[in-house]
Amino acid sequence: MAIDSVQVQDFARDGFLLLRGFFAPERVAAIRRHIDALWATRRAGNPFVIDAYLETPRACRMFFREAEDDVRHGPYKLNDLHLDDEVIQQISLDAGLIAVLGELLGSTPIAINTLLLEYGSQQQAHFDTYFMPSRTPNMMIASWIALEAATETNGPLFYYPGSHRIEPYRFSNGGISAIAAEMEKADAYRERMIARHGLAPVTLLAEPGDVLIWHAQLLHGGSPIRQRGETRMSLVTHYWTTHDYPDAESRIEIGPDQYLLRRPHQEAFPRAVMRDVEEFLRSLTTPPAHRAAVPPDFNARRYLLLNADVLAARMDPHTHYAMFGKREGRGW
Ligand SMILES: O=C(O)CCC(=O)C(=O)O
Ligand SMILES: [Fe+2]
Repeated sequence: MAIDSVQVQDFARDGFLLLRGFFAPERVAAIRRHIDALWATRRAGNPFVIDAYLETPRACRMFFREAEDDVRHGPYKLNDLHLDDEVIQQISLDAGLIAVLGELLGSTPIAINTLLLEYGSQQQAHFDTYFMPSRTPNMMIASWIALEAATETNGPLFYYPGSHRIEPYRFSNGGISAIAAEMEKADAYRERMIARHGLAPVTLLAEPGDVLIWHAQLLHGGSPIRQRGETRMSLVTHYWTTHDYPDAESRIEIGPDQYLLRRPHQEAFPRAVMRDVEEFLRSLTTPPAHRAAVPPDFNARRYLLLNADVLAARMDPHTHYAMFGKREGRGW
């Protein structure tokens, strides 16, 4: 047993398990040096994608290789290092960690994504199933590894013990994945349920090497950073299970019981193209009738990013889609 029966019961009751000092300080220090090296050597050919300038109007997703040094001076999210980086694979799928997760899930975990956050997420309270529900309900789990101390002021994680027992909110299509336009209702439901169950948030003050494991339905988020410039580096990994991905084609085995989901990196576009699109969009004066000719959720920005010929020809994306793109099955 990687954990004892009391810990299994605690997890079932509380929706989380805190493992203090799970990773040795030396291991954490090595990971931090590795992150520094990743920043220092990012260049042509690097496959990673970063969400940059978070919490500012400049927030955008870009290739890590194109990020200037400045990006590291404020909140960012370095996505899916585990897909191509052995050091991150080895810690996200650490044999000891996987054994614990496997016992809690009753199945073998598969890493589906990783987020390296140097300033925490400062993300409001949410259920991860809003963004990545598993095929079989609750066959998902997350690990959070402190790579730096988490204090009251550097944007610590918070979570609501017992919140995993709240019946998930059903969006208008019957599912539990978030629908942006319906979040106000989902948030109101969440607040009602917190009150009904008498739940209260706990702030996680942590030391490097501490690990928090949370249930698919545990309500959690990142507090705002109160002391400007302070960092709180952590690595989050979300996992589904081999139960839902029994076929060898959908997963990659990097070692005994160490699986990751086979999938591409997040979608990103070259910065020169993004700038070009922004400039063109600012100059656009689409007549209302042409806007009405495309679906209400048509994304003109993405249409231009995906369709280089439309951008090059400086065609109005709405008009182009209505006249040609729709028939040609073009993406947006
Ligand atoms: O570390 C954090 O601030 C929370 C990140 C988070 O909510 C997640 O990755 O699911
Ligand atoms: Fe989350």
